[in-house]
Amino acid sequence: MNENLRKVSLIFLRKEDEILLAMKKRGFGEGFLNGIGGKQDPGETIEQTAVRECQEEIDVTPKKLGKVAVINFFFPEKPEHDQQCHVYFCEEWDGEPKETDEMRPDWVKLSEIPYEKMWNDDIIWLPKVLSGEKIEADFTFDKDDEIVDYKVQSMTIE
Ligand code: 6OG
Repeated sequence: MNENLRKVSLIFLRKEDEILLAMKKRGFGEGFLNGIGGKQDPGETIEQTAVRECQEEIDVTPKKLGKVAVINFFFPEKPEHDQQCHVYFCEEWDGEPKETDEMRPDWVKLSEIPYEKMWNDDIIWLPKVLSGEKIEADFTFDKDDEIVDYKVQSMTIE
């Protein structure tokens, strides 16, 4: 586990055969479909970050989170974007997903996930966690956000 990387959260709400993806309307990853999340604030645990970001971005309060992945993203050409992403699935929450200034959420069938509209690492690791595997991974990107190197392994911690 790399303790020096800035931590960010990422939650995927799940119900039956669907997953909640949201179009990021601004900031890092703008235009991509993704789960819900963002940067850890000082004094927060990463689970508290995950809950707060979900409240802020789609007005939903997760009641129970299950960690499914820890992924280190490295951008040697833009090190300010280096981050350690803690990924959770959530099947119990309060509220209904709403569009906000940050995100436009939509339920998507698991068999129809539009990977071409997502970060290009997602097609490598998301199917694994959707099939029940817990993973740790590293991805390194070039200046055009293309993957130049990656490693995915089963989670050994937590
Ligand atoms: P803010 O900068 O908006 O948080 N994120 C990524 N998610 C995926 N699936 N792939 C990536 O590949 C990602 N890089 C970052 C983490 C950014 C949000 O975007 C996620 C956060 O939830 C590079 O605070």
